[in-house]
Amino acid sequence: MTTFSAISARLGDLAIEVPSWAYGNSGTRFKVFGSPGTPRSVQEKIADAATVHRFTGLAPTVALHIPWDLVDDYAALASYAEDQGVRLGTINSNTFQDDDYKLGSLTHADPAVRAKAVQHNLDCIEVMHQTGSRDLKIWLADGTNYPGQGDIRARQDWLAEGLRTIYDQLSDDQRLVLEYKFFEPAFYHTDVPDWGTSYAHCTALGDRAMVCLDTGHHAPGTNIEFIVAQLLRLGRLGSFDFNSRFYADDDLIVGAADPYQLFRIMVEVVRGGGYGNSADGRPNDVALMLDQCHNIEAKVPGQIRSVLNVQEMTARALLLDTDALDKARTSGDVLLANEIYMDAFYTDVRRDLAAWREQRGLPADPMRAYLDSGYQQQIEADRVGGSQAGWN
Ligand code: LRH
Ligand code: MN
Ligand code: MN
Repeated sequence: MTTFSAISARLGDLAIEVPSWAYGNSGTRFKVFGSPGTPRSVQEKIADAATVHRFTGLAPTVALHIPWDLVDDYAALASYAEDQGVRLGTINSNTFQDDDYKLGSLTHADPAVRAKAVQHNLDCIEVMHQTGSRDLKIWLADGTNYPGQGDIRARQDWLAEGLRTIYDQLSDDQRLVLEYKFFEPAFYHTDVPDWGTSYAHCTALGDRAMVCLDTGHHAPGTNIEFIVAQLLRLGRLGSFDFNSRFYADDDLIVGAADPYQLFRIMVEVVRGGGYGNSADGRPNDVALMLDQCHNIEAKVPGQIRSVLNVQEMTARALLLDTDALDKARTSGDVLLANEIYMDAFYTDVRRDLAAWREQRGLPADPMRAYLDSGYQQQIEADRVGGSQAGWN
């Protein structure tokens, strides 16, 4: 069994990107419950994200969603973020909230609507130039509800055309990350429903087009770690949107529904070279992001819980004794291989992680430290009339 001290240095490589929209009010289509202390501005969302980083040391970047996070001056926003101790990360485009997009965006039958959706993504690239962001993340709500409603083949061609125009505007150090989702809001067909469709478009575009895997976007029972392994093998896993689900796209706290699945995913990320810094010290290509909403729980501690869950399962994945596992596999010892795998999963790393944090000047128990810090009471007193995430 690998010891905790053997993985201690590698744990320092963990960096998780938090979504700005996790700090806004969100809900279901039945009700959005307002939470006291909700940010009233993009700056306040960033301040909350920076708080998560301050207490955990795990969340150095925050993703923006445009136009939910609209400001006049993105360069100024980037320096505001740096003053708070974090950086701006992925820019998410949004072509799902205008009436024009009712029947699609990049796949709409009307060229004028397609052009509008392309232009929005080009505007997002402009934002990226100012924020210094590497990734443009595209998720499309495009799809149809009834057989016959759309030409599903032509829509693929329009999609390819639109993505090409967008991709060609990226600079050499920027990437396009295409997220898939099997259903919702469309219920019959979706234009980017699965990793294969995303992968096909990415390979057609070029080396800097990558797949985004949102853990909530698969049919129940899907073996997500297999997709992780395959995309890493193909060099096309760009990023994760981590969250948990029980039923559909629940956007619950990552690791809350199925910590074992999170462990299995992290094992494949580590195995496939997607974790930590590359040999030349540059951060790895796979962005570990969260995409979740806190509908009923407090948002800042919700995000703290999330990043801690990822840290715990990453530690357990790093503890996997891969040499022993290789031997057991090679000798065909099915039960021993499974035992070695489960040993790593069942290892309780919480005490070791508490000591690890203290050695680095972080609170041993970030959740408790946050609750005792007075930050929550302060934002509840200061902020009145906080904003919605934009989702509902
Ligand atoms: C779509 C999605 C996508 C959006 C986010 C708000 O379900 O996962 O990543 O940008 O939710
Ligand atoms: Mn997502
Ligand atoms: Mn989603």
